[in-house]
Amino acid sequence: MYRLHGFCQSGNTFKVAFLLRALGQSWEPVFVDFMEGVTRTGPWRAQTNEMGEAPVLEDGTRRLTQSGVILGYLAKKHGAYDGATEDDRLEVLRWLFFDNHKFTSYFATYRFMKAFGPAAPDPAVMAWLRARMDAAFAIVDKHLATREWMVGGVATIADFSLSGYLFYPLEESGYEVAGRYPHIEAWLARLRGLPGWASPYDVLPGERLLPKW
Ligand SMILES: N[C@@H](CCC(=O)N[C@@H](CS)C(=O)NCC(=O)O)C(=O)O
Repeated sequence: MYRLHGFCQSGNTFKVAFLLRALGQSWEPVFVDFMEGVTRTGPWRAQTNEMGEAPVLEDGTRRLTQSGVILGYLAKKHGAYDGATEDDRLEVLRWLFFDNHKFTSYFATYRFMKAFGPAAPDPAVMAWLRARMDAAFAIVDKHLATREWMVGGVATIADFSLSGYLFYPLEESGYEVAGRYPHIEAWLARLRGLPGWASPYDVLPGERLLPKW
């Protein structure tokens, strides 16, 4: 059985949990007490992930980190959601990099600062992040205007990766997708229809927290 280290506020963990569920694989959650700073401790980094990040997937003695690596590993191993052709697989990789660099990264940072950060966020920092998010969301929305899924004609791990943070309650980020990005909105509805989809707070360990700021 897979063991997935993560916590319920982590969309990066949710990306993996959603894929495991879509693949029909059994997995055990391992709670990472991120909010109490465990990922910053020496022992956690030494034993679990030197990068100090969730998620971490254990498959027997194999331990993997970086959600993109984990998604790619699972999709290849189980022969699903990895892209139908070599060109599609390269395209999937291209969107995974874009997601990790510009889409998830800005959105997740913005949401964290707004909902869970230790102090009220600096408006100038939030405005800068928001402009970067607007640009990245516009690119994905335009891409989805002419297709149902990010790559090819079926769902792939590119879809799981890019959508991971967009299933959290609006009040956490305050970033409205509905109405502003109609193609992303329709795509999220398609993703909710995939086998195994469930709300992150229903499948990941930890306590749901009210947004702070
Ligand atoms: N690119 C990484 C990002 C992982 C990541 O940033 N995880 C967050 C939790 S969702 C984390 O552990 N952050 C710790 C930190 O930035 O110090 C991935 O996709 O796995």
